[in-house]
This record gives sequence, C-alpha cells and structure tokens, in this order.
Amino acid sequence: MRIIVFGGDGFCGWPTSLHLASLGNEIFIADNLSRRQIDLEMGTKSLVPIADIYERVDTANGFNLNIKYENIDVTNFDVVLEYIKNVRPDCIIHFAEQRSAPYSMLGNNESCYTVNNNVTGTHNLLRAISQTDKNIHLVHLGTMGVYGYDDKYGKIPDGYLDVTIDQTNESLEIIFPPDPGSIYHLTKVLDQQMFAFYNKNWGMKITDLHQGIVWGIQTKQTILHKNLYNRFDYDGEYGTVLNRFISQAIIGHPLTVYGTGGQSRAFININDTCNAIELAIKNPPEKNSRVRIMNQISEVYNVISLAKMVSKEFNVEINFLDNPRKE
Ligand code: NAD
Ligand code: USQ
Repeated sequence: MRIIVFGGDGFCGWPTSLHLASLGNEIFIADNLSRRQIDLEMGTKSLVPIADIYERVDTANGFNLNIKYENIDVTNFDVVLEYIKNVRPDCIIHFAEQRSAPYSMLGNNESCYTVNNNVTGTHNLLRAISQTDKNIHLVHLGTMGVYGYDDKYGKIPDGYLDVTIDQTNESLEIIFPPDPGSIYHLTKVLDQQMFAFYNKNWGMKITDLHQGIVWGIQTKQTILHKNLYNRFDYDGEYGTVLNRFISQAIIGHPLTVYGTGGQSRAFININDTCNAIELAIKNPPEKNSRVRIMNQISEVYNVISLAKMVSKEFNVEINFLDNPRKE
C-alpha cells in the first residue's frame, strides 16, 4: 500500500513507519518537525540521541525500507490537499498533533497552539480526503483520555454507549460521553466529533484507535542502526509516567509520584502500537459504516502501584509530590 504518515518523525510515528515499511508498504512521512522545535524551546531533548530526519530516512532506505519524507505542516490546507493529490495514498495515518497534556495546560500560548494545531490539522485532513478520494482510509491515534478516568458509565465500551431515552423509551447508541481532563484531551474529543461529521456527510472510512499511555522505546527496526533509534522523552511535559519512573530509577532518583498516586491509567507497549496500526490498515471499515473506534490497551495500573513495582525492581525510594497538574 501507499501510506502517508502525518507525524511520522514522532515517538509513535517513526517506529510505525519503519514497521509498515518492513512489510513492503511504500511510506510517505509528512512532518513539520514541530516536536523537535518544542524540545529546543523547552531546553530539553530525547534521552536517546536521535538522528535528523534525513539521516533517519537515508539509513532506513539502506535497509531496503521504502520511505520518503516531506516537511509539511498539516495545518496548511492547500499544501496538504496538493500533497494528498500527488501521492494518491491508499491510507493516511494521523499522528501529527501536540500530544502532551501538561504542555497544553502550561499557559495561553501552549493552550492556543494545541487547539489550533490539532483541530485545524485533523479538519484539513478530513476536508482534503473528502475532495480527493473518499476511499482513502484515515487511521487516527486517539486516546483513552477522551473517556475521562472514572467508571460512572460502567465498563468503557469501544467508543459508543447503549442508552435508552427517558422521553421516548427509544434505545440507541451514542458516542460515549466525553470527559477530557486537559486541553490536549479536549482536542481529541473535538477530533472525534469531526470524524463523526465527515463520516455521516461524506461516508468517509475512518478508524480512531483510543490507546492508553504508550511506553517502551525500541522495536525490531529501530534497533537496526543508531540512526533509526526512537526518541525517549523523560522531561516533565513529554516524559510519560512509566518511562520517567524507569529513567529515574536507573540514576537512583526517587520516583516522582504526583498527589496520592491514585490516578489510574491504561498502558500499551510501542511494539503493540505498531502491530495495532498494521491490523487496522489491513482491515479497513466496511463502506458506509460508522467511524470505527477501538480501545487499545494491554494493562491498567494506578500510578502508585506502578511506582511500587519499579521501586522494588530497582530498590529506589518513592517521593510523593504535590500534583503539578490540574487533573
Ligand atoms: P510526538 O510528539 O512524539 O509525535 C508527533 C509528531 O507530529 C511529531 O513528529 C511532530 O513534529 C508532528 N507534528 C505535530 N504537529 C504537526 C503539524 N502541524 N504538521 C506536521 N507534523 C506535526 O507524539 P507521539 O507520542 O508520537 O503521539 C502521536 C499521536 O499519538 C498523537 O496524536 C497522540 O495524541 C497519540 N497518542 C500518543 C500516546 C503516547 O503515549 N505517546 C498515547 C495515545 C495516543
Ligand atoms: N505522573 C506522575 N509522575 C510523573 C509523571 C506523571 O505521577 O512523573 C502521573 C500524572 O499525574 C498522570 C499519570 O501519571 O496522572 C499519567 O501521566 P502521563 O504523563 O504518563 O500520561 P498522560 O498525561 O495521561 O498522557 C499520555 C500521552 C498522551 C496520551 C495519553 C493516553 O502523553 O498523548 O493521549 O497518555 S491516556 O492516559 O490514556 O489519556
């Protein structure tokens, strides 16, 4: 297949691009490198040094992985439309969003940037596909965070909730009532609404994969060469909890549990992310079906049980800190 990977230079996008290329697909990475720019602005960087995108792609092609790269900003509609028309992909994978919840809550600039970037980007892709070829399958990496983190509606189903309307006694399925906990998560809720709208009006083929926190770092392809290594974020904004605990433990730094540590989260390994996307692409939704939503998690832990597990393994202390996040 010809596959465009928007956000293909990122933590999930790069290993997924390599994985899909290793299966014989032709991969077109479109990324404006904004994630690398945010690192420069925040004065931080991936713990594992990462090669620049041109070195990455050259090295991958040396392993017979067919990957091309263009510096494209998904928020520029005309450029996105032209690119999709030229590439004529079978499938588009959309990772190109600002993905840190705490970054999206830092201040006005970060909140507005997150909304403008994520909402406009997703809308541009939908609009461009609707004007190019409605058979292109759009696969988006959503988040379990759209559901919120409590169980007031019972076990969380794949995207849709069965309800009975009191006034009419009618039973129907509605999109699961969203309960975003950050501006970032709010943009994912808005993405979901745009998917439903474009699907209803233009019959577009869309898969939205709600994954939990993606942890881990390398895959079968990223370890082939140091230029293919994946990024590993450990800073306060982009470092996710398990990756942070592991890097803290290795240097003997007490584990930074925010608040009581009672926050419960779902986890999935980066290798499973790649496999899940492969499966979604190989099995597109039926024509005229609603947006396909799938929850993709392997394990659920609360932060304190995760900290205890790492603490026991590495013999390191746990430090309870005032929660710096509004959650
Ligand atoms: P990331 O920040 O490492 O990668 C995102 C990539 O998109 C970066 O390379 C960035 O430069 C690019 N990008 C951002 N805005 C762009 C724009 N306007 N135009 C072009 N490129 C742009 O993030 P990630 O962890 O790889 O996450 C990818 C997607 O997966 C996000 O949508 C995120 O919400 C979702 N997701 C991530 C996790 C996780 O734990 N990392 C969990 C669930 C869902
Ligand atoms: N936490 C700590 N200590 C730390 C870091 C985090 O206690 O040092 C806590 C946070 O307070 C939070 C929990 O760990 O309650 C998870 O935080 P996180 O940064 O690991 O993950 P989160 O903010 O939930 O976001 C990540 C990704 C995001 C993705 C989401 C999936 O950054 O892109 O959408 O996981 S989900 O959690 O299912 O919403």
